[in-house]
Amino acid sequence: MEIDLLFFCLLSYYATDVSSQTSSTGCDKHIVGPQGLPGPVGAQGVPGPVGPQGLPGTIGPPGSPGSAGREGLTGERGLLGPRGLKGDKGDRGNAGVQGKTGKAGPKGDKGNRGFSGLTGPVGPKGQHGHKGQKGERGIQGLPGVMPSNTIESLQNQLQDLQKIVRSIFCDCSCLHKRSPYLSSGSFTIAFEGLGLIPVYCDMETDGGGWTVFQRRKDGSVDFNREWNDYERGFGNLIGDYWLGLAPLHQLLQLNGANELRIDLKDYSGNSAYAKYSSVNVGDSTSKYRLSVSGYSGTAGDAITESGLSARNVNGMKFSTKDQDNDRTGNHCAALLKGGWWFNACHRAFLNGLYGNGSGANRITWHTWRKTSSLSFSEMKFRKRHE
Ligand SMILES: [Ca+2]
Repeated sequence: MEIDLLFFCLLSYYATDVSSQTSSTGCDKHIVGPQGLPGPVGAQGVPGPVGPQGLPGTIGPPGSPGSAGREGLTGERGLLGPRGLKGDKGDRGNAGVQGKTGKAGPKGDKGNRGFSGLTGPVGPKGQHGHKGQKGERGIQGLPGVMPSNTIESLQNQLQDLQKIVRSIFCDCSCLHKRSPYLSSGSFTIAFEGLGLIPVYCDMETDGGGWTVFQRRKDGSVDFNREWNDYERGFGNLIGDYWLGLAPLHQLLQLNGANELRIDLKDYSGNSAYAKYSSVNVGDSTSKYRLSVSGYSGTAGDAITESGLSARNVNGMKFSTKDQDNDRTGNHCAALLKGGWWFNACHRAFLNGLYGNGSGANRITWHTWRKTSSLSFSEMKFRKRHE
């Protein structure tokens, strides 16, 4: 009701203002007449002047920090900067650990042969040499051809050839006499009934010309063997060695008269020897009986004068572990494990067990080292020159 009235008063006001300035501005109660026609539209008003600029507002609160942006792209490499100043000299470093010894390098190529040396000055004139020994008698010539080619003439020629063969082949003493400057070593000799036999010749000791028939030096060969081995021989010519009873007998027979030498060493490095001016070894039917005499030397005569006759081995037959030819109810070769000229049983035994020790089964020579074993023995013979 109040709003309708206000609207009515305002409308009346404007109508009065336009039609008559003299109309009352109050809203008096009037009698409502008939509604007038609307007035013409007034001209559009001119815009008012611009108002003064307002005062700036107060500064607002700081905003919250934004979230991290994405990683940027890698930039291009910059230009090389100017060279810096030379720095101070650094401290000396600690010594390094020594490296392991390297492997030997490959073998180098063989160098070229050097130049020949200059010829030296002529030496002083040598002394006149001694007159040489008279040579041996030459080999007998072959007989002339028989006028008739009969069986008898052929037999005669064969006998002559056999004599020649026997005179050609000889043992070490024979070789030494023919060629006094031969060195010690292995030689092959041959003669009737035995064929070719390799032997070792000692061409230095006591004038040389010795045929070695027994050696012990390193224990590399077993000497506890049967009869057949001791009869034929075994071992190594330049090591532990046994020539053989059969060839020993025949070589001694070939020479006629022989002398024997036995060289010995103990485990302290001492040496001694025994020498007999006569030695012989019988044939197989005598069981290769040993006979020696005429002792000289530094080791003592343990073969014929051992101090106990039942232990002397001179004149004894040879025995092995399979042939008991000794002078006891026992079997010395089987008990002592080696072949030898046993009596009951011995005071010299050079085919015993090898190695440092003591006992009757060792390599022993009582008159020098009693039952202590020896490290070396060598038995050898040569033709005795009357
Ligand atoms: Ca016996």
